[in-house]
Amino acid sequence: LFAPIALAPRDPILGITEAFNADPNPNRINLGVGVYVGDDGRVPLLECVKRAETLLLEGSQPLTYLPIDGLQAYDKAASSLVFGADSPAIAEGRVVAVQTLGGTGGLRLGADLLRGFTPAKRVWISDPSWENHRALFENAGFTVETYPYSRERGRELDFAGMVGCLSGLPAGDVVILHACCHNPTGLDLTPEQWAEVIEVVKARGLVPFLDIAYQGFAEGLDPDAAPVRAFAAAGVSMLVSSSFSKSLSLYGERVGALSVVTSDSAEATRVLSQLKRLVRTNYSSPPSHGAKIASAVLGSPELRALWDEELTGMRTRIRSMREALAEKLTALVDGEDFSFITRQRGMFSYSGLPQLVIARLREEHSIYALDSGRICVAALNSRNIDTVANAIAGCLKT
Ligand code: PLP
Ligand code: TYF
Repeated sequence: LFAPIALAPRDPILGITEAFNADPNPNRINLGVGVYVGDDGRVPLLECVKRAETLLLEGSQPLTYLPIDGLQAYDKAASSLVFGADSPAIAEGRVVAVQTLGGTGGLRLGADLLRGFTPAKRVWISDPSWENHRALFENAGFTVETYPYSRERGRELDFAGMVGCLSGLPAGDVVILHACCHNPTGLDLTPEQWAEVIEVVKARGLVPFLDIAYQGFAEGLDPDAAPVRAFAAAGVSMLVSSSFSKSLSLYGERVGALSVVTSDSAEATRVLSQLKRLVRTNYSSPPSHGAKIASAVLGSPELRALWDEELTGMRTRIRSMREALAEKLTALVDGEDFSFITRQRGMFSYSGLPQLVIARLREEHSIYALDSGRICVAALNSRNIDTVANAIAGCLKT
């Protein structure tokens, strides 16, 4: 039965983690996977999450099934976090929100909705984009194409290329847009550039699907969601996949959401009914623990304020690592401008380092980055940053 099955390619990002785990060097450094690590080298358990968990434990609630579309308080909190508490689209009953298995689950549920219930057949992702975007949409039955996104070896945004491409697309094509902290480049659009993209998307009749997996890691929870809110204000039907994996450091709990902005509340009811059917026939209902934590944090003014503070701490630490890395590399390498590192936002820097350098970092220094040159700045800390900067400079010189 299974004999004809060929071996699937490994996930390029998780493959790096496997190679890292197999490296016996005690000083190995993993700059591959996009996970925020504190200065102590550990994935943080946020204090707001710890307190929410304590409250849940004290409540001794039974572990029953959640509704098909998830915990209602969670769905409400997740969509108002992206659209804003005073969102007119939410007030008008035009937004449908469904709890999903992480941001990935939100993307897949949205893909299945579009492919199963709309004429959409083609999806456009940025070049480059998160590796899983292509595979996910292809597996959902879409043809996947790319629009230009970066130039200068990934160090600068190619906005003209991007808008030029989008301006030529036919109505009904789906465009995947990273709302903030673009993965893998760390290059984001300015508010003026977003306004231009929204105009093009609207004029061409494209279907915007926004992916917001790093809300809070660029400027803050509200400013990072501004592109989503600007799309909603423009009155276009759209999809948004959001995630608490990074922002609440809840990776393994799989807490995400799909929000769909529809034309009116009757349409919203029909869309929700089909989303529930997709969930029902796939995994029946989502897991409860992470959603209870997230809704407890978002539902309590004190925990919410604490979260904001902790998120600010993560964001500030990443920014200081960016500044330190740029400064150290500038001091160590003659004639190269590393200021792009401080202009990029979020967890990643598309370093522009040649593949040969990436390979040497791995083989000679046990420093693991992606072959594309993407490094996770959020994995740098005060103890490993000198090692990383010296290793990069050494590999660039010889
Ligand atoms: N979208 C992007 C751009 C990401 O980088 C990630 C990262 O994990 C996701 C979606 C998926 O997030 P999650 O782990 O919540 O599924
Ligand atoms: O890009 C990253 O590193 C994160 C984490 O299949 C991730 O988004 C990587 C690969 C993957 C799932 C999550």
